[in-house]
Amino acid sequence: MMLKAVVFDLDGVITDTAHLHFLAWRTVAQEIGISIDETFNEELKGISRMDSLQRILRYGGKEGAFNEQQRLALAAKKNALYVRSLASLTQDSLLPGIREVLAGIRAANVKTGLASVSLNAPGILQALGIDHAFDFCADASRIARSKPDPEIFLAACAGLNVSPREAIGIEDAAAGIQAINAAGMLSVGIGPGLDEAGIQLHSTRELTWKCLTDFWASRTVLIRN
Ligand code: B16
Ligand code: MG
Repeated sequence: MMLKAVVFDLDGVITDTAHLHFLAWRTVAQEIGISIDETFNEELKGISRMDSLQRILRYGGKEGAFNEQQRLALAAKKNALYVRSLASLTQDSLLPGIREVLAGIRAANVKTGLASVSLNAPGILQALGIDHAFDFCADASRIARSKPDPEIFLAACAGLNVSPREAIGIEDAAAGIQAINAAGMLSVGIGPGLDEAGIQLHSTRELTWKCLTDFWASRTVLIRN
């Protein structure tokens, strides 16, 4: 089977906006008497905005303290802070090796997709100057279930018109790796603690086109056996 597509997560794979998400959530959480740290923030990676808020409220023991309207207002406040901080993003904010691997995939005539649950993804791609680098970006606003549900990766494969079995997914979050695996794709994990990934890389520096093709070929051998 030929490799037909590579589907990327955004935050933590293409650029590192996790810290900006954290700073915005920390401010909002502080205002309602909840203190969060970077360790807890790990649990919010790849989790949608409203689900992230739910996790913060649960963490602070305030799950039932706010009605729907108040929760929406808290999420809107966080997003306003986050969007303001995105002004610091430039073309230099691409993680190392990403520009090169995108070019390598394109040169090999393999399709590229995006599976980010961020509603800000289109603006972020534009700020990074890579909005034309993807053949299809799954629309997070049409996704009903957060990662680890495979929905967003399945939507990306459908939009690219490839079977999940012909595609590799790349993620930095445990929930994202579970989503890729559940979609029936091959998974590449960036960073520590992603034991369920088909292959784990220390950083995007190691994410080369050769690394992807070697990984794909090794998997084909495994299937033949
Ligand atoms: P927004 P990804 C995710 O991006 C982030 O990892 C997660 O922390 C964030 O809550 C989520 O996007 C939603 O982002 O509030 O901008 O819609 O990793 O799926 O690219
Ligand atoms: Mg991510």
